[in-house]
Amino acid sequence: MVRMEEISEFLQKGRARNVKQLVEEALSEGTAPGVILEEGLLAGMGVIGEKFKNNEVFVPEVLIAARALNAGLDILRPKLAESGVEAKGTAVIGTVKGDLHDIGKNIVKIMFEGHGIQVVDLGVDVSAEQFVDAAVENHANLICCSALLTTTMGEMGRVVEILKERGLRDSVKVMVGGAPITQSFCDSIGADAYAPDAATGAEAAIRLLGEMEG
Ligand code: B1M
Repeated sequence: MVRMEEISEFLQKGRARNVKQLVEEALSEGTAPGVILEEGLLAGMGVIGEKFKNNEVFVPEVLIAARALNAGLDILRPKLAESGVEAKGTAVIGTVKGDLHDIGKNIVKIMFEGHGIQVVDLGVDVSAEQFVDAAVENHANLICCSALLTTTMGEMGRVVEILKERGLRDSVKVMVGGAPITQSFCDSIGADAYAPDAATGAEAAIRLLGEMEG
C-alpha cells in the first residue's frame, strides 16, 4: 500500500518519475484522488514552501519540486475532475506592465498550485486592463500582481481603480508582491493583501478565497 508520506517525500526531493509511479499505484489501489492530492502532493509542496520561506531551500529546489508536483498532477487531474474535487478558487497572475521579471512570479504560481488554487498565468508586461479583463473572462476571484521595478509598481494601483470603475471591487480581491512592494504600499493603493514571499502569498490567497466564500 502506497503511503502518502512517500509521495510527499519524493516530491520534496524532486523525484518526478517516482512521484508519477506512486500516484499511479495509489490510484490503482483505490486511494481517493483527493487524498493523494492533499496528503501526498500538496503536503510535500507545503513543506518545500515553508523551507523556501525560511531560506532552507532555494529557487532550483523549488523548481525541481514543482516539476515533480506537475508529474503527479498530470496523472491526478482527470481523476480529480471525475471525483468532483474542485479547485479552491481561481487566481489570475502576472508581472505588471513594463516589467519583465518573472522568476518570483513563477514561484508564486507554483505555490498557489501547490495549495490547490487554479492559476491563469498572464506572463509578463501585463497592463491593469489585461488583469481585470482576464479575471472577468476566467471568473477569477483573485488578481495577483508582481512587480520588481519601482518604476512599474504604480500599475498595481490602476488594477484597483479599474475594478472600482467597473463595479467589480467587491467580487475580485487584489494581492500584490515583489521585491520593492511593502505592506504600506499595498495599503496606500487599497489592495487586499501583500505577501513578502511565495509561500506567505499562497497562505494569504487561501485566506482571501475563504473570506469570499464565507
Ligand atoms: Co533586474 N532588476 N532589471 N533583471 N533584476 C532588479 C529587480 C534590481 C533590484 C537589480 C538592482 O539594481 N539591484 C533592479 C531594480 C531597481 C529598482 O527598480 N529599484 C533591476 C533593474 C534595474 C533591471 C533593468 C532595468 C536593468 C537594465 O536593463 N538596465 C532591467 C529591466 C527589464 C524590465 O523588466 N523591463 C532588468 C532586467 C533583468 C533581467 C532580464 C536580466 C533578469 C530577469 C530575468 C527574469 O525574471 N526572467 C533580472 C534579474 C534576475 C534581477 C535580479 C538580479 C533578481 C530578481 C529575481 O528573480 N529574484 C534583481 C535583483 C534582486 O532582486 N536581488 C533585479 C529572485 C526571485 C525569486 O525573487 O522576484 O523578489 P523575487 O520574488 C519573490 C518575492 O518578491 C515574492 O515571492 C518571490 C519568491 O518568494 N513575490 C511575490 C514576487 N512576486 C510576488 C507576488 C505576490 C506575492 C509575492 O503576490 C501577487
